[in-house]
Amino acid sequence: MEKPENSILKRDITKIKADAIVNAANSSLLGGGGVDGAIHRAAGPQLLEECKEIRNTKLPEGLPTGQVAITKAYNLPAKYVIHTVGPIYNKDDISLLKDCYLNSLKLAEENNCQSINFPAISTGIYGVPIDISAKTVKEVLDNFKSDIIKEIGLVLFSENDYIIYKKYFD
Ligand code: AR6
Repeated sequence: MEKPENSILKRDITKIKADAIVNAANSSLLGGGGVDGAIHRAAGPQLLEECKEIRNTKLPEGLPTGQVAITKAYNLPAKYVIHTVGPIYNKDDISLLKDCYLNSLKLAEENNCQSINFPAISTGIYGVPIDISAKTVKEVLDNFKSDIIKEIGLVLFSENDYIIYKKYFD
């Protein structure tokens, strides 16, 4: 088991070529705003079709907070999209944010992904402060080793979020 290489990136996650990118979805899995909207737009309508199929078969009640589901990535440069639902700040248990990252990593391993890229889950519409996100993600990755995953990218969209992540990780 080895520690994967972590990188902090300031990018649009829909442009990243990797085995897996993670989507900060909601429990409906049927799309939304923020990074979820961007991923669905860039992947094309087949992504929504596959998500609907998952709802109709495996997840009739939707995807619970902290849990994960995998789809193909269609028109995106990535191979898979791992969908997860982050906690809403001041409503849900914030420790569920760790579950999002850990369960995504586990599912990536099960699908033989060597590289995975995460957005800052829950730090947009769901309101988690970026420094709490950075601290939580660092704790998860500091303790994570894998035989399969070699590269983990943490993808920030704003300059400010990028600077704060850099501060925690350097
Ligand atoms: N690439 C990378 N990061 C991005 C991108 C992008 N293209 N676009 C936004 N971000 P959010 P949440 C960043 O709101 O807080 C949706 O409607 C953004 O700056 O997308 O988990 C879902 O359907 C922020 O730092 O997700 C849910 O209903 C981070 O992605 C709800 O929002 C997450 O912001 C989920 O809220």
